[in-house]
Amino acid sequence: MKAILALLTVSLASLFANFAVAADGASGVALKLLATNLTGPTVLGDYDGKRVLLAEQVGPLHLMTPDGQLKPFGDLSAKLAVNLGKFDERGVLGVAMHPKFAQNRKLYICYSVPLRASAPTNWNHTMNIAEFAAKGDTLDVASERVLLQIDRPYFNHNGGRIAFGPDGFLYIGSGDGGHKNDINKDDKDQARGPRGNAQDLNTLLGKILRIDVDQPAAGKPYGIPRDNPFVKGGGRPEIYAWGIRNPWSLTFDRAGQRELFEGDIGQNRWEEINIIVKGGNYGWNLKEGEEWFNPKGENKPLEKPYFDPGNVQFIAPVITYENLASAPQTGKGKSVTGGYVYRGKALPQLAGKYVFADWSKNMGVAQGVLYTAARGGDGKWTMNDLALASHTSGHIGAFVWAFGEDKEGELYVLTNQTGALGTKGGKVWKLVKAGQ
Ligand SMILES: [Ca+2]
Repeated sequence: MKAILALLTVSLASLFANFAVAADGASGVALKLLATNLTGPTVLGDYDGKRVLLAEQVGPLHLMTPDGQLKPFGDLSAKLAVNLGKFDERGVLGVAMHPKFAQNRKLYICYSVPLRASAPTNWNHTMNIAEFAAKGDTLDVASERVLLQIDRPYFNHNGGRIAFGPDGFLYIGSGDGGHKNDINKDDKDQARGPRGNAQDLNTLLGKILRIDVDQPAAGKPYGIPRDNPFVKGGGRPEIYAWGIRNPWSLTFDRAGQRELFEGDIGQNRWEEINIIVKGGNYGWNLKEGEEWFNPKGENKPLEKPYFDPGNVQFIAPVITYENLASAPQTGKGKSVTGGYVYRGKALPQLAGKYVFADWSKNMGVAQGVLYTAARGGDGKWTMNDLALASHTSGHIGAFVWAFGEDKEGELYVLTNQTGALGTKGGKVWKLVKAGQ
């Protein structure tokens, strides 16, 4: 009976929540459907000012016109380690065009391949960050130059989003190695040391990395920017920031202070958006949100850190929301899908706001929710539902896989109709003015 009452309470609450959204659907923002028949679309970004490059997690890459017409650009399917038909966090995870792509035709792709021979044999796969050239308007797969390989103990928490900064360097989000809590699953898995990967400066897992693709060091495929934090020792020289769990978005604000926003998927209690700065420690797995994380009991935060981190300044997230896994009544979702600061022209009501989403409230049901966050005069961010005028409930009714941005700064939402990679239910939507 108690369970039935609880269920009833939840469904009534969600009913009222939907009413509230519908009544308040004055965002003036709608979604325009541009492309369908995709599988887990992960990346969308400017290609040549006229078209965008669109990647599917399972391998195909396309060029897309403003009216949603797709033309094949390339296909990495044959190289990938990815499970079709299942929930998977591997595949094509990030694409970044070289800042001088129009001249040099170089682009960078982060994707998952079968475990390389030099990796621990019980690990899961290897993540490649590779340079490719475009030949005409197609990906020249044979031109590949692998820059960096990161071995991964589990299939999950890869991150894999990449972006060029205003400094011309390539930034790479690398998740903590997976399983959960950033601790070893058992004595045999040896996926990390006793203090996890994200706080361990001798591994590239659980970090934001920064490399120079244009000026390789002698005998190396890439260079290390000379002001990276550990260029003189103390940690891996590629590390730019650390204490990261699962960075599912890594985007620079194209205006303002050109800040680097990162969506960090939480464990059971808090989803986070961080503004990444050089040398910043973002807390994981000592902290989740602003609490001391308990790696042996993810729903029960600790009074103090589980090991003494010494004199460390942790950088708190700018936006957090509770995870339904530990807060079934008050939580907003399960997994943050980071987005972009809106700098387009079509939607002035979003100007300067960070647009993002929760992936879905339910692993099995398509209940993603779009959010915006605005920075107040005191520097604090406030998060709000982005009610969609195009959708009766105000909600998208899909799993929100990722966001994309075109040359004009207009934003796109990439969705999948299930949580798995088995169907062609993936779609591309554009954020547009309601009524158009
Ligand atoms: Ca954090």
